[in-house]
Amino acid sequence: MKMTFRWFGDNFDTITPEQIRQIPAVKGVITTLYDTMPGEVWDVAAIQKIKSRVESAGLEISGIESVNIHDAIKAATPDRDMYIENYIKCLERLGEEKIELVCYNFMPVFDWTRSDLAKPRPDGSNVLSYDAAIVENMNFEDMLESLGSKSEGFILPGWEPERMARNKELFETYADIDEAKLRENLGYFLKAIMPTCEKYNIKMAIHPDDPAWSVFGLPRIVKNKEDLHALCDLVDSPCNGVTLCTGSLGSNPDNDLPEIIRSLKGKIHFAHIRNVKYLGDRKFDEAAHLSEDGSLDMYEIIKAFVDIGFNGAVRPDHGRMVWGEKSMPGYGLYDRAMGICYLNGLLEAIRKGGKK
Ligand code: CS2
Ligand code: MN
Repeated sequence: MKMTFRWFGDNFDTITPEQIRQIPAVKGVITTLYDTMPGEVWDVAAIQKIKSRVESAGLEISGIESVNIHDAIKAATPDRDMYIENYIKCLERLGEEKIELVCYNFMPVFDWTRSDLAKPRPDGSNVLSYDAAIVENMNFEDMLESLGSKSEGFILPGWEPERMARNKELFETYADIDEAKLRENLGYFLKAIMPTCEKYNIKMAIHPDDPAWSVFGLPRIVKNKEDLHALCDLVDSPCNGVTLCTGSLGSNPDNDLPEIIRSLKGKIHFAHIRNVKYLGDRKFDEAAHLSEDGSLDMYEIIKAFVDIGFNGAVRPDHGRMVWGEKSMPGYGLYDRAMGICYLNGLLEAIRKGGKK
């Protein structure tokens, strides 16, 4: 396993690559061009610039998260082929720079969502939290307002204000798209990009839907074991695979994570490891990474990764906000660095224990 850390770039992150380099075991960052819109062809000079910035701190770019997918591709509107062409151009440009991992998602309209971005905990930290009962009483505008008011001025990934301003139109675009149609559109996209991915050895790693159920009536197709296997079956290529995000899949207690991990041997290109605490029906808080702080057994999860010989990039995922830090919700330095130290400890123990 290669330990990495998500970094949004100098203009968007409160954390520097120099700080990231001091976290034990971290050799690379997972980054993106955060000021690009889905559908844009990334500028070669901008890719080279961020690459040399990361390398100047003694790190590598271990992958991109995300090259976001235009809604035209997800909803199969008449202009989708043009946007697929643009996506392929991006992949070629990343491939030329030897960047060989791309995380993406196929959630309609918006990326992950929460009912509270800063829920206070008794220890004085705060966490991201979700309660379906709250969300079901909100309309999409309420959600936008609630996220905006607690995001500390940061733009959340996949919630670009320019797109959100057109949310009514976007929802209409998906009016006739059910899960089967969305999956068909994903297959069309993957078939079109795979030759380029294979040429450059770019591993496409789809991120699960978060939370792992439909929100605001939109279809969701990456929420459980069956969905993940259906995705793998869409295109049989070594470049078509999964980001195994334990927190996203783990939002649904029916998802048996160690079992899902074992079933996907060879198909996991990237892993996000974090914990969640179940509080009731479709209600959870994000927790510290430590098993006893949440509901997931992190030992069993890491053990499953070790057992299948997973040697790809892994990163901690959303952390709590601790020690008064102000940063993009979920993406502070301190709790994610603590998370890494814990994951490092589990890994060492499992590897050495396994040899005895
Ligand atoms: C999120 C997502 O849970 C996560 O990892 O931060 O924004 C994720 O990066 C995207 O869904 C991947 O495209
Ligand atoms: Mn994730």
